[in-house]
Amino acid sequence: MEVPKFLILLLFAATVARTQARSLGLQSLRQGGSLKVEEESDFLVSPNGTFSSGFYNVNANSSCYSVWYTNTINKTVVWMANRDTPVSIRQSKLALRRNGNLVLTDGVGSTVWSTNTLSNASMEFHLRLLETGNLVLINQAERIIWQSFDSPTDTLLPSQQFDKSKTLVCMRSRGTYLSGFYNFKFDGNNVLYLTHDGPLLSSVYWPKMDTSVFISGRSPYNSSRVAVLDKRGEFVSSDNLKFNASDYGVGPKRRLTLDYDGLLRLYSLNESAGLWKVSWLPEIDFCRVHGLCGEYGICTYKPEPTCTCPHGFSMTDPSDWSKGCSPPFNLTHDSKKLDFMELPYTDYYGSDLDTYHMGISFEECRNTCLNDSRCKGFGFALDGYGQCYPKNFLLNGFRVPSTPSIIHIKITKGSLSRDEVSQLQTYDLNCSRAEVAKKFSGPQVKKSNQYVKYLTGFVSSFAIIEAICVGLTWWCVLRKHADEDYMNIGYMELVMEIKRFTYAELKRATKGFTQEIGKGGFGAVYKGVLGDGRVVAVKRLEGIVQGDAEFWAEVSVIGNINHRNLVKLWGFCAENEHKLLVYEYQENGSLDKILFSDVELGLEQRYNIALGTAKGLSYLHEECLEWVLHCDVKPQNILLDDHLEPKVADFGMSKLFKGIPDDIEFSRARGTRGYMAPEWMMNLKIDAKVDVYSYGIVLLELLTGKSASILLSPEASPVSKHKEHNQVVQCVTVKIGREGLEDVIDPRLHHEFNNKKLERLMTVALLCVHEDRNARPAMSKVVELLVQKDE
Ligand SMILES: *[C@@H]1O[C@H](CO)[C@@H](O)[C@H](O)[C@H]1NC(C)=O
Ligand SMILES: *[C@@H]1O[C@H](CO)[C@@H](O)[C@H](O)[C@H]1NC(C)=O
Ligand SMILES: *[C@@H]1O[C@H](CO)[C@@H](O)[C@H](O)[C@H]1NC(C)=O
Ligand SMILES: *[C@@H]1O[C@H](CO)[C@@H](O)[C@H](O)[C@H]1NC(C)=O
Ligand SMILES: *[C@@H]1O[C@H](CO)[C@@H](O)[C@H](O)[C@H]1NC(C)=O
Ligand SMILES: *[C@@H]1O[C@H](CO)[C@@H](O)[C@H](O)[C@H]1NC(C)=O
Ligand SMILES: *[C@@H]1O[C@H](CO)[C@@H](O)[C@H](O)[C@H]1NC(C)=O
Ligand SMILES: *[C@@H]1O[C@H](CO)[C@@H](O)[C@H](O)[C@H]1NC(C)=O
Ligand SMILES: *[C@@H]1O[C@H](CO)[C@@H](O)[C@H](O)[C@H]1NC(C)=O
Ligand SMILES: *[C@@H]1O[C@H](CO)[C@@H](O)[C@H](O)[C@H]1NC(C)=O
Ligand SMILES: CC(=O)N[C@H]1CO[C@H](CO)[C@@H](O)[C@@H]1O
Repeated sequence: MEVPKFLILLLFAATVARTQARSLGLQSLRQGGSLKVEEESDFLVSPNGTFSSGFYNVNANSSCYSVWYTNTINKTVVWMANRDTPVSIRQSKLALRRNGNLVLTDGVGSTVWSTNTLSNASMEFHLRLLETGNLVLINQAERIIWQSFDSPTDTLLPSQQFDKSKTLVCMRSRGTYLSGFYNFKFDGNNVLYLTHDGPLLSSVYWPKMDTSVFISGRSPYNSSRVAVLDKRGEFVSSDNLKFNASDYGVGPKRRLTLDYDGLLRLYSLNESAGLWKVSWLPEIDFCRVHGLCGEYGICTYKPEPTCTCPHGFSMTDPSDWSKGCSPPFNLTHDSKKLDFMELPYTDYYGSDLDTYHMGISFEECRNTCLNDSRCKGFGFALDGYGQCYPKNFLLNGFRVPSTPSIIHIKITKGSLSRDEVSQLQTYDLNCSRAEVAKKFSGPQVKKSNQYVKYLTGFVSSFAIIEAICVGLTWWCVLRKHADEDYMNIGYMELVMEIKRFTYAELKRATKGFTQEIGKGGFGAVYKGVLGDGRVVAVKRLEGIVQGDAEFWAEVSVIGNINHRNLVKLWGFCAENEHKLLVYEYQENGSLDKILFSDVELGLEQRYNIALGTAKGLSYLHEECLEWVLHCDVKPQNILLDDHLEPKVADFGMSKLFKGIPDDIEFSRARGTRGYMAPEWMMNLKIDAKVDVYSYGIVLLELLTGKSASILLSPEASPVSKHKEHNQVVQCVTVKIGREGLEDVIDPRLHHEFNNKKLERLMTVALLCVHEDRNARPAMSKVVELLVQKDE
């Protein structure tokens, strides 16, 4: 029997059509038609093939109706109809009903998604994928009835208008197409924001909320709330957010996607490779993306942003960081059973309780949190301003060296071993001081612990730990017994070799206080020449309220301190409101003037300055009759004589100001920011180790040739005035960690690079600026380390 020819033809035509469909996809879907999940050929393509639209399998069992870029590796999805309700890969289909409704049904026939477009029967519809990537339902008059561009998922395509009715929502995680917690949208303020809308709390993380929106260049005044990415790769929004793709121009295919990690990225396609490259990224500190690591979690750069848990805590859900970390205890409400665990260089952004305080001590801050059952931990800003942030939740944790704050997490006593708690001190930044210190083969410091013990014993036996720098700088062993003697002024003058000048004499010597050579917290310093030809520096003190005799007594103490590396006080003047000190004049001025200028200062000279300064301070701390804290060690207070021998100036000053209540002088008398030890910044009791710390900073300055005030946040604005905790130290240690010693050392010392003295200075500097005051060597130990001979 002959097969009818037309039948063969029909069969042939059908086969061809089938083959073509498989490779090309369909141009459109007509009313009554459907796309089935099992049929590989059931998908739409845009006229030039840039985009495809069909079922996209999101895992082994389920599928989502999607639009994707055709020529990309792994099909880059730009839109999904049912991202949160995937359908089965069996018998699901997308159907364009006769009534004009586009409906997605899953295996059992239930409707999962639809466009809700109903028409009167006389209309004819079809579904088409445009070359822009827009999936549209069009009527016979070519009018768009529905379009996917109106309901974006996580991606904005070129020419797709973004407005107030739209939100980009990220994917939950890499490869999980479910809606995540990051949103990109216009808010009520007319400004485009990135927000974290998490299960616990929501917050904006871009633009920065702790500054005005205007600082980020945005404007809240244009209420049209529209934005568009054009074909050339320029994004323009009505809130004044504008940017260009790095490969600006017509040509590359692009997409603006809010990624699962909370960052908005503009991508351009390399068509030959099918791979995307980022062509724009907002300026945003990655670890500041909120919600990244969940509750208790901490974001760290190492060097990629990574989440970690505090020691002893464990990941709540090993597959999902946004669920954070779980503590190994249940918090009790019994404050006696509570304790805190310190996380250095860490902060948790937001969730501050209403009990925020300023100007309180660390202890008070701690107690506030201890007593408040809502408080899960607290931050304390290390700037000496005593800012206390008790927190309701510990979210948005991040750890970067520039963090001005330390965090204390509330824990149940005994729930963590000593080890775990102390491990925290060695935080895992790659540039930790401990690691840096290991890089040096400098002098051994084993003995120092013993020494520290000895010193601490000595100190505490006299209750000197109680000594507070401001107002009561020193504690004097002898004075207690000899107070009356000081009042015998004639006798003291004989013994102390200290001369009393009249005001007229000093006015004459300084030519009426004309030649100012410096200005400190206590008053200006003038150069002068005494009647006998000696050159002097006359310091005119301001704000002294002590009576003449009392002042004389205090000055005598200072005048009695004699050391080669301490500026000698020759005399004083006390006439009513005139209080002046007369010092020997130092030919070469203060260290800062030479170190931070063009003057060549060789390594030997710097080493000698370091050693001399150490000897001077060591004498003050331990050998002189008075036990004196300097409290303001900095290059401005290290004078150099004509042989560049250092002489420490300005010691004992706050002694003269004692009795002044909490006013300007009080705070003026305080140490200088940038040189202040951490315990001091935390309003804790201080001891001689604050001078050791400041001395360490001076050593770092000697080595880097850079002033601590420059090393301090160069971008420091009034807003971020508390940013500078340890920044000098961090700056140096981070740099050494990342770039090596060579990049940190003053270029003027580079020919000395292999000199053992350089390494030794660095080692001592790093020891001195140790966080833990007990780990800092005493000044006498520093001298010992510096005079050690190389083997
Ligand atoms: C499709 O490609 C042709 C030739 O490359 C081009 O002329 C036309 O504009 C493209 N169409 C669309 C809709 O992009
Ligand atoms: C897929 O189906 C298999 C067998 O029915 C099941 O074991 C598996 O958990 C399913 N996977 C997903 C992701 O649903
Ligand atoms: C494509 O997907 C595979 C399997 O999921 C993955 O291993 C690969 O890295 C992906 N390629 C790209 C370029 O994303
Ligand atoms: C129904 O079709 C007629 C003619 O095409 C049109 O005038 C009318 O607006 C349509 N009604 C609806 C509800 O779309
Ligand atoms: C608001 O923004 C839109 C879009 O950028 C712009 O066309 C319009 O001129 C702006 N209106 C004002 C008042 O600036
Ligand atoms: C983008 O580049 C074009 C051409 O160079 C320029 O006219 C436009 O101002 C740029 N836009 C932005 C936001 O930089
Ligand atoms: C695209 O990728 C190919 C292969 O990886 C590479 O050789 C080419 O330079 C890339 N083109 C651009 C414009 O980046
Ligand atoms: C620390 O830095 C070194 C070199 O810079 C690198 O090889 C190492 O992997 C880093 N360690 C960590 C924990 O990041
Ligand atoms: C915390 O309390 C819950 C319920 O009371 C208990 O199941 C859990 O074991 C406790 N966890 C710890 C670490 O004690
Ligand atoms: C904490 O609470 C206890 C008892 O309720 C109270 O005695 C103590 O003064 C409180 N401490 C602070 C710092 O509020
Ligand atoms: C570096 C510096 O300024 N050195 C000077 C120190 O003082 C002597 C004596 O006045 C000068 O000769 C040096 O040039």
